[in-house]
Amino acid sequence: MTARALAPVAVAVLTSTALASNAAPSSTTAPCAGGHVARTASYVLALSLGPPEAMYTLAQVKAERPRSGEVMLGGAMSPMHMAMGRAYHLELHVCSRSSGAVVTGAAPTIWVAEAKGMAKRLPVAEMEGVRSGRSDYHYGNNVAFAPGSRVTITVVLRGERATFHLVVPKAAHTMKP
Ligand SMILES: [Cu+2]
Repeated sequence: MTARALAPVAVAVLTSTALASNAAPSSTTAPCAGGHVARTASYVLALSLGPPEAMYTLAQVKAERPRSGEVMLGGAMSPMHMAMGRAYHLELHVCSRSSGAVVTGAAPTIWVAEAKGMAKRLPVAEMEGVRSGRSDYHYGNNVAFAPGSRVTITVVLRGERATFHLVVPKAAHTMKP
């Protein structure tokens, strides 16, 4: 999934640990400009919550040649279930602040907390759209959320932390072409 395909889905607010902004204009195609953007000392983090994605292994992509969905490059891909909900795809794009380059193999930890719940650690996979290439490389997973609920997502990457406050979208998203 490209950054362009992810419309802004929720309101990002300022936190003490990261500067967050609303989604960048849809005209941008930079890997870390879409969705909710936060900056740490070394990284630009762009978090999006979109429709669930079909996930494939590299072998499946070669054999089946899917036209959409994502290929798993590493990490853990197990669905995460919160209390109630609908499936979403949480993706975190990571770029270097200094160079703008996509950061691969970074193994961020991602914690997800619903309003009344404890934070749970999200199993994190590394993936990219089957036809998107390296610019779409991101971290995340499919995860179930209650539509309309408020969630706090905390990302820790090499000791740097960013916190995102989102409202889970209620409506179906625009699917990518
Ligand atoms: Cu993904």
